[in-house]
Amino acid sequence: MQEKIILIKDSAKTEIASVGTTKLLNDLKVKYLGKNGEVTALLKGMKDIPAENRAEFGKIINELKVEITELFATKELQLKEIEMQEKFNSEAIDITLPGKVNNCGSLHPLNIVKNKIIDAFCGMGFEVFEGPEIDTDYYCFQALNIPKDHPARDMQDTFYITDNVLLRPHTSPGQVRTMENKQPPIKILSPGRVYRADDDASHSPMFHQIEGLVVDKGVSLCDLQGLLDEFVKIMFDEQTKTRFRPSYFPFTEPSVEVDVTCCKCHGAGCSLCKGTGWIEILGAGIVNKNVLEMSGIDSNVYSGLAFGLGIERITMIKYGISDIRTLFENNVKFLKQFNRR
Ligand code: FA5
Repeated sequence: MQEKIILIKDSAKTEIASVGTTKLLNDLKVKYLGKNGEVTALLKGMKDIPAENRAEFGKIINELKVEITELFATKELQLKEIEMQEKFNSEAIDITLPGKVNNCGSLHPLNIVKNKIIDAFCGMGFEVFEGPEIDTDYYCFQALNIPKDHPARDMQDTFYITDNVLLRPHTSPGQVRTMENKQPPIKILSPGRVYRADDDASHSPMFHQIEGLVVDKGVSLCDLQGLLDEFVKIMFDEQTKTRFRPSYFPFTEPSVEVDVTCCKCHGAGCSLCKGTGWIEILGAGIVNKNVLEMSGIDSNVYSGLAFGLGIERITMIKYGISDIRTLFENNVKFLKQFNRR
């Protein structure tokens, strides 16, 4: 019996010393101290020991149990410490690693500028009306005082689907459609895509315009000047000035082209404004009486002002873009510059 006790003690010591994980240590605990474990078996075997030796053996076996239990407890503490350290090491965060870039999309510069223009005019009481991109000869030309074979059609040569149906060359048909459906006071903006047989660094076959129309009693060129002056100050900055130059559009009389002081050189003259200090931004004028009458508005009672601007033109001036085609190439490096997040 004594030999057996020594054998169990030695093998328990060796096995506990060499075990590497808390899971294996637990298995070992079951092997020695469990219900059917080796130390438990010794205690159960006490009944076979002669009565006179039982007390002595009982003491030895209990000492063995206490000693092995302590060995297990010490080992368990050591292994838990090691395992905790390994867990910390494997879960450690390297704060020197570069962060993950979150690639967010952004609005296209044309949309940024379009929204800004709409905000500026809506702040002055304008409503937005969007007309169709494919329109008729009547709305694109005739109702705007440009009869068939009128030489002014050449200024806005576009793409025809049939003799009578075409891709609109400007957003001015929005004026006519509004006046046909609404009596003054009218104050609308009509934004959208337009098409022309053009293609160079400052002219694109597809581009965007915004038409503005105000019809009411006593609307004059002074109102147009005040309105556009306020607009350029919102769009560019407080220092930007406007200049009206006489021009010609069949649907306005008088007609003007509106220039602003160059936002790069502030009027001194530079490459952007070709040394003049001024940049043209839009066409405008007082609505021709014929146009009012053709759309059902009494020109003896009401007058109107109208303007039409190219969104690409304003965007190019605002951001110093020299070639209009850059706006349509969808080069991500170019577009990312406008991400203001
Ligand atoms: C017109 O289209 C008139 N409908 C504007 C107007 C409205 C005048 C109401 C009076 C009253 P114009 O052809 O000038 O006008 O074009 C207006 C603007 O569109 C120009 O100032 C220019 O900025 C822009 N634009 C014209 N053609 C192109 C093109 N091919 N590509 C890019 N922008 C263009």
